[in-house]
Amino acid sequence: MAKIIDEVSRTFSEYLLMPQLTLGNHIPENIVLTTPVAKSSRAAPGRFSLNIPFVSASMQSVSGADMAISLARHGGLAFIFCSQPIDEQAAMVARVKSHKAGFVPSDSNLRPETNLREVLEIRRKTGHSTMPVTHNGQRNGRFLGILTDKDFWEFEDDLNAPVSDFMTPKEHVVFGTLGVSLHDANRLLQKHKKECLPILDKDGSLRSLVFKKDYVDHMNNPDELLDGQKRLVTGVGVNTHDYEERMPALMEAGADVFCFDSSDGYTEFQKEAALWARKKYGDAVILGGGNIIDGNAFRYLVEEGGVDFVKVGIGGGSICITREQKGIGRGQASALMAVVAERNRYYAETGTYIPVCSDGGLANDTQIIIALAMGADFVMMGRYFAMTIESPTPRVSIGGRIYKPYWGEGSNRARNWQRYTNRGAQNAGMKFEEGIDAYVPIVGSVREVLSVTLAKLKSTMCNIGALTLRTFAEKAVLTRISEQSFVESGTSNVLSLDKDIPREL
Ligand code: MZP
Repeated sequence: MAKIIDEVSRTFSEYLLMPQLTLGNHIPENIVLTTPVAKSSRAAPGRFSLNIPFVSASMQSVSGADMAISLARHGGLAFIFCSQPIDEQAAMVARVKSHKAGFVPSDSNLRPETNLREVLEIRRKTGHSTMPVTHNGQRNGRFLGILTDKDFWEFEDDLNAPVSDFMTPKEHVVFGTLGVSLHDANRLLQKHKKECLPILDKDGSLRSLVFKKDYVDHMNNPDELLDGQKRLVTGVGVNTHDYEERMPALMEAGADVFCFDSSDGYTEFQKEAALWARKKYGDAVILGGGNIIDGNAFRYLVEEGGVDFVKVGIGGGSICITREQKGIGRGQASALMAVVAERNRYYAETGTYIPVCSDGGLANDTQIIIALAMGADFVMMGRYFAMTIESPTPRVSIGGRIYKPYWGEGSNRARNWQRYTNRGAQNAGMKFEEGIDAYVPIVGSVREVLSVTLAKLKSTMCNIGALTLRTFAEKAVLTRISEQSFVESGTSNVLSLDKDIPREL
């Protein structure tokens, strides 16, 4: 007979946090939100951490290169979707990695004989207003000079004239020598009041450029997440079908964190794929497994598959109909607490800490806060980021309001059959959908939405007397709420200006 577990499946909105003692130093300015992604032990510290506990879902309508760039700049991580050809996913990774490197390889290069009309065309395509001139127009050619949009007047100068007539020649350009540190390169920019510093090797060939605006951006984004070469970091989704081709291509492109994108990760297929990756790359690969909803699956993926982190959640996603279609899943709060409890037992037994990600179903900031209090090290969100300017979908006007399309990976639109099947299964044309096609309102930029969520999270952490996420989860005391107290949590016995009284237009 089927086993029935006694506990009811619960979700985040059924809980409230009870304030604990707040001391004088428990103020938002003292809070550090750094959180691990890779496994760690007392002997071996983690290989990868986030500066804020938020990652974006591996979905077509959420995580492209723009989302990855924006999230990394704010200290989080995007998982670029894998329901696309391998070369296209790798190209997105490459775009993130080349976005900002401190030392940027030059993308727009001119020959001395290029005419101004061609320069304008390149500027229109790339948006670049500063272009180095090399003898052969290649990024590593012999450096001859530099042309910026201040050097010529588009509507006054002869557009058929060559670049060599307008560029600042090498003898008047301030440049750095290969090997100079980024700090010293920035000091050269400051000292000579320049916007761009070409870096040349001993033979006078161009190697890279350093921009003042990158320095300014960096100072404005203190949480920015960079790799060892000062490039922005990005995560990627992978599946259990083509990982032997996809993972090497993504590694080559510079992906930092890998995660299986699967609706049910408690499978031998995922274990084998994880073992393959570990054998091939050792600790150089940071690999997440999932999705799972209980302690048995945690043990399986961690002990048998050797994954770095696990992702929790089946059927809770805002666009997900898996529970209705197939009858599998678990309330997200119950699933998270079961996996966190097993993780904590595993840590006590082995001394190895496995980060847990709560994925999907977070309907508002409060639920994000409760998930972190319940022990998630970070949360993955689709809808939340689909609503931002940086998501890869076009704006659509519906009834006078602006929306963006947001669709599930299990919808007919995404046709990500690899997420719902395992190696060996053929694309049988998706006999049924597990996700829907929807719209979400635009709420602003990633920076804008994160600033509100982070302010609320820090404020709650102060109520609990916690300055780190680890302490937050250790100190958190949660109370279950009745339907009546849920009603009480909203406004009561007043007419709300927003909800009840129509405002005059
Ligand atoms: P949400 O943040 O929009 O509530 O949920 C996003 C999560 O839903 C994703 O990270 C993924 O785990 C899951 N997902 C994506 N597509 C589907 C689907 O089509 C889905 N069913 O469940």
